[in-house]
Amino acid sequence: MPRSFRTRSPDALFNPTQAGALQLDNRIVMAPLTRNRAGPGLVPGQLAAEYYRQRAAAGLIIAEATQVSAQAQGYANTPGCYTEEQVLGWRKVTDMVHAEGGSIVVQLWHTGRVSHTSFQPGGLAPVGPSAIGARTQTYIGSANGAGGFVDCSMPRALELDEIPGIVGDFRHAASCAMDAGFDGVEIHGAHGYLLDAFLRDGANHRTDAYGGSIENRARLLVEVTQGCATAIGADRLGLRLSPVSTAGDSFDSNPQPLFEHVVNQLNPIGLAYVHVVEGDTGGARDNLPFDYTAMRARFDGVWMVNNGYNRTMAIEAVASGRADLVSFGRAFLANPDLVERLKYDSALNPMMAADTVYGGGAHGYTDYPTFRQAGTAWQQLETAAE
Ligand code: 8OZ
Repeated sequence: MPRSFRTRSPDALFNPTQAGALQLDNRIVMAPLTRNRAGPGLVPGQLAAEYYRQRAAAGLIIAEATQVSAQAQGYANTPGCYTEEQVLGWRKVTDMVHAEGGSIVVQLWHTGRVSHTSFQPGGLAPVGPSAIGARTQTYIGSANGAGGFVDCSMPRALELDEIPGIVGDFRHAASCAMDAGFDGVEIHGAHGYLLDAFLRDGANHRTDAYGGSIENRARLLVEVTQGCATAIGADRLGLRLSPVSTAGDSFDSNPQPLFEHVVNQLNPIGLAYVHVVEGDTGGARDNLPFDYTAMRARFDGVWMVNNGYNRTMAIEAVASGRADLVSFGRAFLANPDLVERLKYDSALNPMMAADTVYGGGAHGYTDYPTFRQAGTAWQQLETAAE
């Protein structure tokens, strides 16, 4: 039986642990959340620092998906981590989180075909494994009253000789992330973005060394992971996968052997963790059959699970040994003090209006009350009523 399948006490979710070189105060992780609030130059601002500072009690914060290059952008106002200004912006975020005693890594992505010509250098087509469009939409902002949600642009297939550049961009951004003071990096290998699109036969029709067989389709992801591990150390590197998510128009005809192969390849690298989205992100956990236990059995390291977990499910997942860490997205968005609320089984804030999630300012970003603040307000109301 693998080490990590050992059972634990019910309070293990709230106790300190380690993931590679990362020291975590508890096993509750803030999942990466796209918030579209980066400033000019795609630099995270002071408000982002405050937003992450408020959530620093998480065992680990995974900061929002962040571009590895200009070409990697697919949505309006998502930050980058490849220029000096971006590194300086992120430094303010990591300093704030560390001052609160928290740990923070950044999720690095290349959105691939889930993009639009308006983001691409020179207004050119976005890139993907093949010239097959993603039947989904992206948000291009609302400059001049135009824009909003639009269909993704038709991608062009990456040339074989461009692939080392993609690996190089991830390596460069991972090094920039360490310069910015992050404790590590999570590679976004999920949700139909570039690395996931290469994995899946719905999007990857290549006939070279990066297409066709499972081994070939996994090659780019494995090369990027190895490249980043060399740049920053495998024990500071995590990877997110979503075996059956349909996000980004993802489809594979046989995900079980594909993802078991991926984990077989990753296991010797010695990653800090693997982060698995179970089911359809933000939707059904059982949209398609998949044996996560068989996937995990191939990995000796720390296993993080995600998607629709509540307190009971998270306690069970960690206590049973089925998972080592549990990440929460929407619950952390709406509850800066989620760790404390889960610990004391307190009620959770609901999310504010949908138009505060992607883009905007402080409202719906840094103004969610903690339980203590809400409790104070509630007590004041009661006193007033007396
Ligand atoms: C929602 C909106 C935009 C991007 C993902 C980074 O699905 C995202 C994302 C989610 O991983």
